[in-house]
Amino acid sequence: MHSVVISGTGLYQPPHTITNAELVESFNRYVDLQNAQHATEIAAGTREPLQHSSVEFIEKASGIKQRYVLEKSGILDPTRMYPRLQERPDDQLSLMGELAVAASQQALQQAGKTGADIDAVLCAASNMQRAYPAMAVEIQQALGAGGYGFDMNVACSSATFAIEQAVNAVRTGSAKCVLVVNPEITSGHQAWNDRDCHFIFGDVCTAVIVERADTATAADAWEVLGTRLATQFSNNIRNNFGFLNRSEDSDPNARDKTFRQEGRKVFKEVVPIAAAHIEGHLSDLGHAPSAVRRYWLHQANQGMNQLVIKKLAGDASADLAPLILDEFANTASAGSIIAFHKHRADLAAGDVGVICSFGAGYSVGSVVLRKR
Ligand code: CO8
Repeated sequence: MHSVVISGTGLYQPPHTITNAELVESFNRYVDLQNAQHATEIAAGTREPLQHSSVEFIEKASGIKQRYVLEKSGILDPTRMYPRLQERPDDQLSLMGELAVAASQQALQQAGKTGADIDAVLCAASNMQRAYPAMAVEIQQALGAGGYGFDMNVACSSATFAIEQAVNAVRTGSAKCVLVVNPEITSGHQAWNDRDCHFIFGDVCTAVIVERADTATAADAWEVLGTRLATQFSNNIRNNFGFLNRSEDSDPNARDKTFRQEGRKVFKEVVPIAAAHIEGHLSDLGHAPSAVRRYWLHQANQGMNQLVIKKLAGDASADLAPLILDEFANTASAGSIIAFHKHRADLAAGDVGVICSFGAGYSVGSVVLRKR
């Protein structure tokens, strides 16, 4: 069995931001238009009027202040409420592929590797742009990588679940250097016209290089002490979009074909699952939660992260568990990797940290690391 390290990370950040003020202004215009259009039913009491959103609610309930998106004019158009993206011909790199290549090149550079050093590509995200060929195989070709590639989806836990597959492949010798890439185009499957969740998500792509410790040349390398995954079925976060929609003659624009959740139930149920999962994983590796120097947690909700970290360490400082969701919002599987990418340079050799994701499934994945 080989020792395994994470030797590089990359982050692709889309060019456009939407602040909460911009988002709420366009959402409220959508509400006014809808209510005017349905004024007769509303007056007759056969339809409930839609209600305005507010910046204060969003910031208090979630901690989110803005989000990055690939295209903002369509999202902010109150007669549309989703991005305007261009279909591409089959002989052009796909949009997910383009994001993935940009993030992967940064990760490769950090690791001191080229595409040719990669012998497995795992494209792990909450949604894939198409059914096949696998996005990972297109990314593999675009980077000049060898070996094999496959796609996987465990919603918000896609990145940590893929890191475990990468670690196992390198440990057992079936691969030497694996790229895990998480192109999260959440704007395409977000219900921008639902006030309960219109503020939640942002677009981004992260990449991680997982390789054998004895081939790693990067100054900044993180030994993987262990990975642990768990799932428990729940309908509280669900999206029914899928390839059988046509055969079911269902409406492709129906509300259940985009992200929906019972946010409060998710909050209450997932916090104890995540805290117990991390505690159990650390305990089996012989580490106390209070001895961990940093937690790079999933970035869905500020209050959720504070509760998880208080349960674990009794302290919820930004130094112990940095937040990036104020700037990026919830970026599904990429959130904990963005936190790791941006907040690890100050740690010293020997410091232990935990990457942990939690979300739809329910799913939870942890990766315990020690700086070399
Ligand atoms: N403006 C003003 N008021 C609002 C708004 C708004 N935008 N939205 C709701 N309200 C109102 C409600 O109507 C309610 O009013 P009332 O009390 O009169 O009924 C009141 O405010 C309180 O509403 P909530 O109970 O819904 O508010 P919460 O305090 O629970 O906050 C959150 C809502 C922020 C959604 C919170 O519950 C939360 O963050 N929960 C955790 C959710 C979570 O972590 N989900 C993970 C999902 S991500 C994932 O797993 C990946 C999925 C794949 C990616 C999909 C990409 C698109």
